[in-house]
Amino acid sequence: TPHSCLSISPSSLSVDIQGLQRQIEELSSFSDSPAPTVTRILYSEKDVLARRYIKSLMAQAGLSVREDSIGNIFGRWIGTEAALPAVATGSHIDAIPYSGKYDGIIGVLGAIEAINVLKRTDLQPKRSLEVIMFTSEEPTRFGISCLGSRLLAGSQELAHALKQVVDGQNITFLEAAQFAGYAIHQEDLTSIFLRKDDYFSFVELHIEQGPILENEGIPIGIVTAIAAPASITVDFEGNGGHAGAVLMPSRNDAGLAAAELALAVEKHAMDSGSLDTVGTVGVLELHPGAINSIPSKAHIEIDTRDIDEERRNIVVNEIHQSAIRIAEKRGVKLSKFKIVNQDPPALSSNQIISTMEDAAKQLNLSYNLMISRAYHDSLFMARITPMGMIFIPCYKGYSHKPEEYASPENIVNGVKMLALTMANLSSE
Ligand code: HGY
Ligand code: MN
Ligand code: MN
Ligand code: MN
Repeated sequence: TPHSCLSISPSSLSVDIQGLQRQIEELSSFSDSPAPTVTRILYSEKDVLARRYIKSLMAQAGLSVREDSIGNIFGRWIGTEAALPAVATGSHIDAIPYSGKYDGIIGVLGAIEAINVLKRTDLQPKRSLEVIMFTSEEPTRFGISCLGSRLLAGSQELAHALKQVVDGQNITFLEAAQFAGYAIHQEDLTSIFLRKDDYFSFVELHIEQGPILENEGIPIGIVTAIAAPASITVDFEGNGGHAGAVLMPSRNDAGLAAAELALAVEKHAMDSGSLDTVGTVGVLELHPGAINSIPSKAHIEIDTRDIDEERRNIVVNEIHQSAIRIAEKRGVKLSKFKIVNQDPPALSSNQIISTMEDAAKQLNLSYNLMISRAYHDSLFMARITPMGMIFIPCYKGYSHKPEEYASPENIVNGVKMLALTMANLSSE
């Protein structure tokens, strides 16, 4: 007989971890780089294969599956009170170049398995439970992070930007989406906005992507806040010229301007007065890229974050001042300084935090209340629904590289936490 979720006994939760590990391996095979690395870029052929695989797993779990016009995928277990706002969970399956098998994946495959875990009990959820696979959480192809969740959360600015943004091969977002089979037109972009009351709550399961839980031997992290990310693209232009013939005093080397700015990014982050401020230059491209040609163009992409938004914004401004100063000093042109995104942090819902704390106690799992220094789709879902995140430890905190790893026991704990949290939320 169906019963209220609160009486689910933790011992009735059984995770098919062998099956889940097979799925993780299978999904990692849809990659544009050789194992053990994973590269899966938005709307690529491998991304389309991976999407098809996720939809098949959702269907096998008995979920009703739908996709929106940019490929956010929704798998819903209809609850007994289907008209009520649902409890949602989910994450992403796109993978930055040469990365690992677990970032995002745990929150999609693990979420589908959490549904299967609950279906193995006699639970009939009151509120529907929905698994969301967000299109493109990583900024790799179009430089826009959390593209799917940012749009679902109602970003007019993004809906506008997507009409003209192009990737490194000058392919537009709309063309790329159509290549992947999404019959998308410009007016569709705002039609996918979710409403504030579409969901009762959103919970994401994710690897920590840091070493704290593993170092402290604590199996579960309950996220209290997600740090505020910003990204900036900068172009410098100089005269370039022959590496042998142009003497040093008469050079205006765009590459050295970029190098000096990269060091300035590090300095501003280090001098912010807090360890919570980080700054990274992960992309630095020189044109023409020949050993004996002085770079006439340099393109750099800067990622800076902080849990304190004000402090993060000060660093963004300092980076801007440094770019202007360096360009003047070196006689190069600062042809672009574009803040691509400058997002506020997100706070987790206290109600969801305490629901998670109850679940951890029911499962007899110790937990850490902690901030997420990585951003996630939860950062944007928090704009339209109460949000919470569950972390599991990952090997040495490694992420965004092929050594990324989460052990079966940690994955089992995370899936049980997610299942119990969703079951409890759906009965609210
Ligand atoms: O960069 C991030 O924080 C996320 O892992 N994409
Ligand atoms: Mn029962
Ligand atoms: Mn990532
Ligand atoms: Mn991620």
